[in-house]
Amino acid sequence: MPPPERPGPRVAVLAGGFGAARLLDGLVRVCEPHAVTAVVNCGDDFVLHGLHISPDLDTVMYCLAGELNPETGWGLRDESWRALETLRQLGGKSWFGLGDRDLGTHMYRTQRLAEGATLSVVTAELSRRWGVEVRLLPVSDDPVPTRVTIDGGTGDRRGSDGEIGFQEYFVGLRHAVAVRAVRFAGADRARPAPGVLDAIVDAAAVIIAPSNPIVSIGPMLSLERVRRAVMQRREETVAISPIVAGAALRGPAGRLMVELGHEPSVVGVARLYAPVAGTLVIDEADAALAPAVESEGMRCIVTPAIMHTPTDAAALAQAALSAVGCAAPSHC
Ligand code: FO1
Repeated sequence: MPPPERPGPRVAVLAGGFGAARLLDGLVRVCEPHAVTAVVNCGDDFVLHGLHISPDLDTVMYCLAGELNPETGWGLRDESWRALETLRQLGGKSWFGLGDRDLGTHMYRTQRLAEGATLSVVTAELSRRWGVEVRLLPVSDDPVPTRVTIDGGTGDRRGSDGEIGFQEYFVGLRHAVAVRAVRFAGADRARPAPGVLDAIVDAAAVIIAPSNPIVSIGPMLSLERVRRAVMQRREETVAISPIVAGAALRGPAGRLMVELGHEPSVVGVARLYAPVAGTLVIDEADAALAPAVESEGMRCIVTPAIMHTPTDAAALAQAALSAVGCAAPSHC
């Protein structure tokens, strides 16, 4: 179905994986989906078995299609694992869980990229086929792989530069090793994908999803032109803290913040986001820290920020929109 003529106020969301996917699932309950653009992290992308895998794009796409695996929070629901089982029996690399259904997406993407299509074109094709109405844009069509420097002890995994790829850290080592540094290779050369800068500049509201600020949002803001576009919209930009009561809701964000010298709290999140976002949404559990967040130069909104249900996610999305003057879509 073609998008409506007047899709309503435009909203841009900087998105990582699971937390962003849930937020977007809530946002489309309070906003016209065609008016939403999700700019998605590609620092997690990697090639395995010759297949180009884009975990965050797929997590967001599957969630908006109603197909996300509810047990894992990644991959497809009603999944089977026969290919992976065969690979394991053959002694192949089976540390990364590619389900049989999910493999079809990676095969399609890999084939289209080999034919010369860009990642943003392939993403649009896949989204259309999964019936996703939100516009999904990879932050860049150029690679920006996240590289992680870890402590010694797993020397066989590290390259000559002492680094490993993000998925080797996150899945291969179950993010259970100390991280010394993170960098986004190629960020100085990578160009924002077509539509990314316009989506940010034209949006009535820019939402930074409750994703890992270092390894999900960080790769996107490491593109100078993306960072500058968001800074230009600082007053309309609202970040949602992924840290609640001093810990990440999911994944290694809290631990990574400590290891890289940041305070693992909403105040630490505010210090990271203050240059780009005017407002930070924090959970009620952190209400006492609201003045400290404001001391960092951000307005602070306290609201339930844990998304147990799609209704919670819709309320959080509405609170984020309201925080930047979009009390209801018609007001944006
Ligand atoms: N995460 C895991 O913890 N283990 C896996 O085996 C795994 C496989 C996987 C396959 C496809 C995909 O799109 C995502 C997958 N993820 C897996 C999630 C992914 O590694 C991370 O959640 C993101 O990269 C962090 O946002």
